[in-house]
Amino acid sequence: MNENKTNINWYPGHMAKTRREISEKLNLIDIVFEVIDARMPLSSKVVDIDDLIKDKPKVLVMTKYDLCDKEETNKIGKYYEELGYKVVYCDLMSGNTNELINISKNIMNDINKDRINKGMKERAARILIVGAPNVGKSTLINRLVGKKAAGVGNKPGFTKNLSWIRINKDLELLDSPGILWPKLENQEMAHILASLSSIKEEILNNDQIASFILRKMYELYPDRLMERYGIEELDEDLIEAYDMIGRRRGALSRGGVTDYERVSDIIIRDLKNGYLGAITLDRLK
Ligand SMILES: Nc1nc2c(ncn2[C@@H]2O[C@H](COP(=O)(O)OP(=O)(O)O)[C@@H](O)[C@H]2O)c(=O)[nH]1
Ligand SMILES: [Mg+2]
Repeated sequence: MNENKTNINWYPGHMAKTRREISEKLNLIDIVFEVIDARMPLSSKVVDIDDLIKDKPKVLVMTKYDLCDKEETNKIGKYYEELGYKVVYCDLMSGNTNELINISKNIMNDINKDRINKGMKERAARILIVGAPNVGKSTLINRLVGKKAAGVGNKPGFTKNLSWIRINKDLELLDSPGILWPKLENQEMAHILASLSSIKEEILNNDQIASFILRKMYELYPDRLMERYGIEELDEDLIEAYDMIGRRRGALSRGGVTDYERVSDIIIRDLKNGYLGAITLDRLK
């Protein structure tokens, strides 16, 4: 497979624009929900986000908790808590957002006490959601609002016309999330992001992503490869592994030759859809 040593070096042009927009709107915001994917709590974090949102109260929202390896993700969650973050784990498919709402109310209570002391009126908290593509920002907005407000799966970008949606009498939400890109300074992290579809397909092709997934799964969860594909060991160039998956999953061309492209697609889909089990691809050093 032609995965090899691609150097990922990617900085989308519209990133600078989003960052500017966020800093312009920052004075209207009381609380920032920083969304990261619980399956990659290190790789999906926008490292320099604190430069951007300064000292605004922040909550680290770990989405897709239902899909992650909770033991590993909790370790990283603890690490973030030790750094001073408030961390909330969310399953946005079947869980609720009560904890997030309660934390936000508490933060706003303090802000309102301050306002009253300064002779100002109490008001509802204004929340901004930020994070990398595909981590679940729109889903979170819809969950919080309780109806379909934000497009899920598409990438609307930041709003031009600011509008607030009411969660309840104490909380309001900026209707469109700020999309930021994690820095791809680390090749390993860039591959993890690509594996869980947070960066564009143009950066890495499917063969590169699927090869990375096989090797990573072999390193972290070798039993899953055995269960799903009958793979006990990985060969150097992955040809045998691809052949095994091809046979097992019927991804063969005419003449019984493995259809390598289809096998790559299968591997990527299996990981994303949870068929390789609950996984967390990041580890603390
Ligand atoms: N299983 C699961 N899927 C989620 C969760 N949150 C989001 N998703 C899925 O992740 C994908 C991307 O979500 P979306 O809200 O569009 O991400 P955005 O790009 O950050 O706005 C969608 O297919 C969602 O259904 C979660 O907590 N659990
Ligand atoms: Mg979205």
